[in-house]
Amino acid sequence: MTSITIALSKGRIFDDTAPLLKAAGVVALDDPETSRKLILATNRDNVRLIIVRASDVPTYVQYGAADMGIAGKDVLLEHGGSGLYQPLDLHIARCRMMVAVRDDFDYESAVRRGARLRVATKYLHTAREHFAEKGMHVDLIKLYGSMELAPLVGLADAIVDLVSSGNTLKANHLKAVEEIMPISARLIVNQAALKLKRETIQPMLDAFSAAIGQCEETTAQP
Ligand code: PRT
Ligand code: MG
Repeated sequence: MTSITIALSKGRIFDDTAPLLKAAGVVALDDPETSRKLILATNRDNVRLIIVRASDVPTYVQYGAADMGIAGKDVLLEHGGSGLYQPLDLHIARCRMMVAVRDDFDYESAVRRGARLRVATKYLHTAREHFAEKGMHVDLIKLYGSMELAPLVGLADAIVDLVSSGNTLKANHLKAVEEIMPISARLIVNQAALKLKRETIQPMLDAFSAAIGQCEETTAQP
């Protein structure tokens, strides 16, 4: 039986993935939130988990250091997806990619006037495509986090960021003005590994896709 390595990030991806892994018969022997280990053994001798930054998951899988991984669509769009097979939308870690501005900023009128906006974001590729499609000229400013601060201190007119409950925007006197796309986490598989380790990987893909179906049926019930 061939061995496989699955790349995951801590936090919401791990939390939402644990039930899917369990459905595929895989349970981590340590909790990544409390353990400092970066390589976690599982109940299965031939499956191990590696814990990496969310934005590094596609890189580990692309180069084959991990055979499979779970990454947000936001992260995959920035990475570009080369060398990756993306067989499943897991419907977990869901949120929306949005444009947001200060409460007192009239975005629609700025767009109508053709104003050149400064936009701060971690998602340069997605933001560039979005504004190009709208025919808007923007100056993009790359940030690595806490984008919500940028419009409050005059760094940018707008941000492109992920929104789930909307509480972070509200707490910072910002409002969402445009949805770019819905986001969820995807299963990714190294293309070569899929061919060479199909006997181990395919049953996991099948178990994952069956588990997604079950979760949706459960949530669909009144
Ligand atoms: O934290 P780190 O810098 O290591 O990386 P990361 O922030 O990319 O990782 P993590 O674990 O925070 O997010 C992993 C993945 O979860 C992302 O790539 C998304 O696909 C997905 N996801 C789902 C989210 C959110 N929902 C989300 N709300 N990622 C981030 N957020 C942030 C958002 O950026 C904003 O700052 O939460 C804040 C808004 O939340 P609300 O509920 O206040 O609207
Ligand atoms: Mg984070």
